[in-house]
Amino acid sequence: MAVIDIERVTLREIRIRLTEPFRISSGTTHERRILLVEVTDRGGHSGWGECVAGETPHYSPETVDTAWLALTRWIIPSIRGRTFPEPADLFYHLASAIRGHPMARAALEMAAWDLYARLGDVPLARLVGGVQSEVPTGISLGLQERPTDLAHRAAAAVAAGYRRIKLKIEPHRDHDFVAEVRAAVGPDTVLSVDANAAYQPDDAKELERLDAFSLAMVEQPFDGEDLLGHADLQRRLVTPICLDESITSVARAADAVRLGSAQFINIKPGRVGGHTAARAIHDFAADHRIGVWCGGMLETGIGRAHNVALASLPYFTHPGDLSPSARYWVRDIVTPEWTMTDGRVRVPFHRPGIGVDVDVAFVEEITSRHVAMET
Ligand code: OSB
Ligand code: MG
Repeated sequence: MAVIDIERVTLREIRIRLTEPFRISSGTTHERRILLVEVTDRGGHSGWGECVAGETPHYSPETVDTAWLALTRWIIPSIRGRTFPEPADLFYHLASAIRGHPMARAALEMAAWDLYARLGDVPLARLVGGVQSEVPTGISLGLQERPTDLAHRAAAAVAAGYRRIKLKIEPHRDHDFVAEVRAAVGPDTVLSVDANAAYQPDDAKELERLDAFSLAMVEQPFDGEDLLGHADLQRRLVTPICLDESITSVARAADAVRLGSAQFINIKPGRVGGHTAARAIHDFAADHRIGVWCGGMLETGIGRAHNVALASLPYFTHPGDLSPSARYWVRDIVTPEWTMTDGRVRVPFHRPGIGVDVDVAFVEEITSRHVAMET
């Protein structure tokens, strides 16, 4: 296969409204600001990536603005005059040249994977090692005012075919909400909760009360840095702990597994520096019998395409947060839009690259800042 020889990197920040506000313990999102990365090589091929950093440093330290800064000042300049035999070589270059900023690095790394797949005329899912032609889909339901509001949404999601319902929780918006949802959806629905780091180690007693609801997992109860706190909590809980915010690299995943901090890892390639690290975490987890599933960050169809490709790897057997485009956006920026059939998303193994076309004209319409950098 050809080498990766990037001539130009185009950054665009778009603004796009969610169909409804999404509230988690760390804040509410109405409209997303999303940084898109387009790489173009000297042969005129292109590849697309999407940065998962949020608008504010609530989920992670990185934001759209820090990612823009890191990409324009350090990350893109670091690849000037370089070529890479494979996307993994770009990953290792970025990981050693730039400390931190995994979301900013991932956006470029993932665009390079798409470019490389298009160069070889192969689907990205195949290139990353995917084998599953469809992936079960879960939904992540935001915090609601009242337990009945949440129970209605959960019941509607079960009726729509979702294979797992994840409820956002926070202190005082947990036990009663989960109880009402469990009563509404019955014992056979796969239910989980996600606290987005809203609890303190002192809250262990409150979290133990959730053991009554046969939850598949409780995601990220404590601060991302607190691996030992999660390990202590896991010893007290019957419900498996899943880590999300904590897992920023392969090394952090290995630490968490060694310490017993989690039985599941929510893998988001955009959070860990890209597909290279995401695949390594998948393989490591499989070797250690730690469950994995693919998370989401309210991405557009570009980020979702990358997540779907990754989630086709063999050990992604638990439903991912891979809801269809219409759940997030009035109009997605890719064609075809992402859909769900019988609670599953189809992996586009019949098309090269990410498997969807970027609607560049629409992207340009909603672009609020733009820079093209020659490399
Ligand atoms: O914790 O998984 C999370 C959205 C934004 C930030 C963090 C998270 C989420 C979600 C949404 O849960 C998942 C999705 O994209 O459907
Ligand atoms: Mg989460």
